[in-house]
Amino acid sequence: MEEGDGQLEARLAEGDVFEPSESFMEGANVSDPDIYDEFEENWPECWEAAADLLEWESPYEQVLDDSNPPFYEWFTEGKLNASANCLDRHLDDRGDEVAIEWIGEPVEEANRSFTYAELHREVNEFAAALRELGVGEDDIVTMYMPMIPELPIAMLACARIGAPHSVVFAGFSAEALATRMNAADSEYLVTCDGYYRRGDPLDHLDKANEGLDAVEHETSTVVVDRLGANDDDFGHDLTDDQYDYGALVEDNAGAEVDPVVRDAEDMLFLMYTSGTTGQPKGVKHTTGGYLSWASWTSQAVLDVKPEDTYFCAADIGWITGHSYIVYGPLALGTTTMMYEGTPDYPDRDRLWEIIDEYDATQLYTAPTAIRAFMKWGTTYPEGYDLSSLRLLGTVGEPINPRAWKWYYTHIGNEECPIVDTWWQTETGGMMVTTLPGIKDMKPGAAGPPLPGVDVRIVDATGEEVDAGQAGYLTVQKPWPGMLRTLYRNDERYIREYWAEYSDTESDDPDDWVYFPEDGAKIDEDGYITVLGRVDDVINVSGHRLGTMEIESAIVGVEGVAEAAVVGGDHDLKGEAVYAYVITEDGYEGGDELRERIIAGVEEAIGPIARPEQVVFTPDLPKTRSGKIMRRLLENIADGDELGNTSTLRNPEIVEDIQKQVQG
Ligand code: 6R9
Repeated sequence: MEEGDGQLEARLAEGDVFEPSESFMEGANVSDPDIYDEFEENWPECWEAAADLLEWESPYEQVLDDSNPPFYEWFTEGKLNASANCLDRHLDDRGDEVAIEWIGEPVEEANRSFTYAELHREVNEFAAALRELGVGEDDIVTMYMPMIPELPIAMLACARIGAPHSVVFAGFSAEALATRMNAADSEYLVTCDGYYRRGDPLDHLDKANEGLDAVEHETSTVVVDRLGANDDDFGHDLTDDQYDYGALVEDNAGAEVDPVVRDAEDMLFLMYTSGTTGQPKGVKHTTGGYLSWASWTSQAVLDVKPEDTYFCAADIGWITGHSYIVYGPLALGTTTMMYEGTPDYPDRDRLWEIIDEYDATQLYTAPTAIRAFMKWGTTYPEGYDLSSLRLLGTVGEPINPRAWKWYYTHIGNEECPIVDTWWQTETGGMMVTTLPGIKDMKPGAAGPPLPGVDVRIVDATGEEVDAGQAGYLTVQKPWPGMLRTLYRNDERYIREYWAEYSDTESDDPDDWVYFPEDGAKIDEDGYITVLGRVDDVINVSGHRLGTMEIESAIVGVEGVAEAAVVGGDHDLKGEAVYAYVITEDGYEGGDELRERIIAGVEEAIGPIARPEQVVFTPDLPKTRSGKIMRRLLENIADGDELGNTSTLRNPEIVEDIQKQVQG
């Protein structure tokens, strides 16, 4: 018999604690509890442990140069190449072992494995092709591709020639692609003709071309022929500045490209992410610091070993895929899996079938997926042998204890530890989570900060809060995987991440505090529960979306006068987009306009930003100074108590809106 939901939630709320199993602890990569004290005493030199996981062309001189905060430098003067670290150094021992296990659509037909030797060859050939196109060191190459092997191949090829990549999630719109290429002055794009979704071919090049039309400078584009010349082909003709990937690679068959020696602080990639204002932020990550952080956390937290078949079900278009499908796992020489499809196609057992078939050893995914699995029911995983799994992980949003327990019981068979990992695009890798071979787990709490990571929960004045009190999550010391700046915008870097809690006039690193814009609380044991964003960013299915970006898409729709967007609670997605819209005079707030608004958002950002509800209202609740009371709109979306509305300029509007939302 299963415990009733209410009972279980109550028991977990009382602070249930789960110990990692003996068998896991015995084999864990990191198992000595002294690591926490040792790293604290030996900071920042403790991070030599991360740098030691890499192969350096020439050694670094200083672990941390903090002479110019918050522009920290790590492993200064060290030289290395990320592609050599992910490929070349494994060739002798692991050349014939599988590096990437790709499971593509259509099911069964499209699977490919790449051994390290094969991946090395593909990367070299494409690196040579990129050079031939004129890509030089430090040129930014944009990638707009779904989960196909050419994506990591292109990333590693760029890393090999010292050209930073900027990957744009394939689900993003043409407009989002153009914004990012323009912002980075990126003259090169790697994309594909199309791909499959639930068995159906989807035109991708059409969208890429539309984006390219809005790029302000000359570009060269490489197009992967993903669909092949069959009925599914959309019959695109390549233009003069577009090159066929297959032909380029064939021309460079057998080519070898010496890895370009990069400085530890040289940019490895840019990743655009949503922020408070409409303009996406170009987060800059470096070769030495980022790669060592992705590797160390993969080893210590995900317990990755070379002989593993490790499965992260994220998309490489997000930071999780960068760090934990591509760079971390490949730097450690393991087998990393890449799944192109969705978890419910052809049926809702797809992930379990894959894990069973490939004997996957870890599964790292988002709580939103786990909530969907839970809703679909236990019969789907029950039909499969999941005993190859040794560890489970979650990322992207808070996990509610009930989903945690379901994952633990039905997927992990109560034997696999779960790591609930808090981090961000900006942190490069994990920051707050248990070390699975050492620490007990508390469902709902991510855990203590990693060793050597100085996270504290503070109040608005920067004082640490007491256990149990809500406050703001801050990072008080730099770490190797941190972003170095926002691309070409040092001033915004300081304003967005440091200004809140730092003395920005000071050159003493102790006066500088990183603020990730998350709320959190901490318990007596130092376990941190992340409460969610405190800025205008919402988290839909683990994806970060800026409310301002969505609002500006909506006001761009004909007939809309004003819009306010907030995140409301959602059973599966965590949060969903709620849009409150005032129509222009002469326009009706009905289904027709609602559909155009939804289309406008999909066009500007992508389907992930699609509003769950569009509420038409004659006015928005505003303070006397004219600021929209978003908090109130959030409460309405969540169906929460509203409290005092008397300070509003227009309190009568609230009831109106509430009626519409709650029907
Ligand atoms: C890796 C990634 C970052 C934001 C972050 C926070 C939320 C991530 C979380 C979590 C609670 C966790 N977040 N992991 N909240 N528990 N384990 O997701 O990066 O897309 O930049 O999002 O996601 O709000 O600030 P990114």
